[in-house]
Amino acid sequence: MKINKNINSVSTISIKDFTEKYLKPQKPLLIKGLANHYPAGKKWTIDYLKDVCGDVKVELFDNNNKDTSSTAFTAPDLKMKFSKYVDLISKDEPSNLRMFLFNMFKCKPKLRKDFPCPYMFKGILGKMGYMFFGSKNTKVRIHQDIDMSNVMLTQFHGRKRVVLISPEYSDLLYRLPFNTHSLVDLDNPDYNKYPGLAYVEAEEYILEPGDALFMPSGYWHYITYLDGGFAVSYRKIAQSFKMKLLGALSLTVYMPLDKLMNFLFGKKWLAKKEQIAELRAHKAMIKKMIESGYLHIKEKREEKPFFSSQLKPGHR
Ligand SMILES: O=C(O)CCC(=O)C(=O)O
Repeated sequence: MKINKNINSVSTISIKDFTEKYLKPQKPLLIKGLANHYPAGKKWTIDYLKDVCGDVKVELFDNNNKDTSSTAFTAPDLKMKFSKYVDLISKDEPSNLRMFLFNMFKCKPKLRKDFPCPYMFKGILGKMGYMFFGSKNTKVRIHQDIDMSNVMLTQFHGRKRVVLISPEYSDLLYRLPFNTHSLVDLDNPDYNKYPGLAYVEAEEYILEPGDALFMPSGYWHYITYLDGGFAVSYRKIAQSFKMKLLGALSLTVYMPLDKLMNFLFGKKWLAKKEQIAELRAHKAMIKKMIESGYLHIKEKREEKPFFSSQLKPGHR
């Protein structure tokens, strides 16, 4: 897998430039210091949030307690007072507990005034801001967002490493069918088990407090918390009809079906999904090999029907 560290980054951008250069062509962008243009940039310290939200009971996910392979659906593992949770992650010690997709604005609407949807990202989902908290070394498994929205992830506290991969590589990432997850471990890629990974091109972003990352719809993201910290994400409906449809189907058909099949057939269902993922990756690899000239297929019609012996490795 190739990781490109040469990424698109700006410190300010107009709505027009953002729309034309990044949103429409679906290119990721790091916007340095975006949060500093809003009151939250200065105001939202851990102590301030503790003051405002300390009493809220929040749902937490235990990274150690998940059979992440089975389904995209994950239910929370426990509830805790926000103040207690924040004390835990502020110690800068590893903890498995993370807060995921938490709608803090619903509990404390006054927070929205401090950080409304960023100006270049406004749309009908602009009221849906979600918070994510985690401690140092927390990993967020590689996934696509189930609704396939565009996402603007703004970091407020601590640093975060985000690896982004275009949805064009979904098959080579062994995406599980009916699901928006992959079983590959990007920190220790196993090229024997997942040879398709060798063709994947990724981009690496380091988010510092204040920075925002535009993740186009369907982009795979794998996140490592370099420090304990938190971020807020806003969403914008996908640009293309294909992604809108995929998002709607994932939410209404694929995820519920995957959940049901997982409940009924457990490991057998997972094995079937893995088999399909491998087959798709294999096809995608052959396509890449043909594109790069490593494989070529004789196309003489008068010759006998297509057999695998006609698939010849070797440079043209
Ligand atoms: O920052 C995080 O913890 C996760 C963010 C994420 O997965 C998202 O915004 O879709």
